[in-house]
Amino acid sequence: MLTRRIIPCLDVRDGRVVKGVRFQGLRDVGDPVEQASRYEEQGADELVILDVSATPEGRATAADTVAAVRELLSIPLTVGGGVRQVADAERLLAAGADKVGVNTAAVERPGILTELADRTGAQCVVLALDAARREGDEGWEVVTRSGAHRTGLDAIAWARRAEQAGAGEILLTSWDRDGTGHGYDLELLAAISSAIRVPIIASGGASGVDHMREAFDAGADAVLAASIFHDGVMTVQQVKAMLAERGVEVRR
Ligand code: 0VR
Repeated sequence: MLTRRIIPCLDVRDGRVVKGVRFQGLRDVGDPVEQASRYEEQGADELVILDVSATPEGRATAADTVAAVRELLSIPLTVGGGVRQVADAERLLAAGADKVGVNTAAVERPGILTELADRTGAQCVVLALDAARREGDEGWEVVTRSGAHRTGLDAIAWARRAEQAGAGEILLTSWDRDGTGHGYDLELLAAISSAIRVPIIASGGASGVDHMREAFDAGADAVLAASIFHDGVMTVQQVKAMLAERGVEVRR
């Protein structure tokens, strides 16, 4: 059994860490380099930086943020947000990212996943899949552009297609649960994990250790969280100690 990974997420806009609910109402919650350093000291297994800037200037800052974080970080770093083409991904990898997350660009052109995997290896290619429960219907649809666009695409079919196209890992964010503290969308997790074989990082909604344990039981290989860590509710080492007590295999 591989050890389960605990991954803090820094949503970054214009060089500052921000946090909202369902990607809205973003409030400033600190400096990315300070937060990255703190999470590594606390025992984080990996870190995700998600660039949620809306402007080209903001995206340029993101590469600077990646380089500054890379200076001090020795755990794996995944960077997503604003990757529109292979060149954007290569720029982030050159700035120090180990893996790159792609959402909107992959939905619009799945071939980008194959091109990226051919150049960097599938292990660097993370499909960021934001899923929202269909209104008044069963199942989940893919949302893009920070939740602004409901694509109508079935989330499970898209996860399968992205895996075949070359994605080496899936960062599965529940739009409904993001920032709510109501727990991960466990049905979404179970549905996707029975449909694909690559590792799944659960994202969106965590506010306690039980939420994380449930996510592992539902099929997640790793759990990502932002609010719970940024708000100082718990440290990564506290989360790991409590998960270990509940029999979850974590790196100590
Ligand atoms: P919580 O642990 O519930 O705070 O959320 C973890 C994770 O879902 C978020 O950090 C991140 O995926 C939210 N994503 C996006 C965004 C946040 C702001 C703007 C856009 C996006 O497009 O994913």
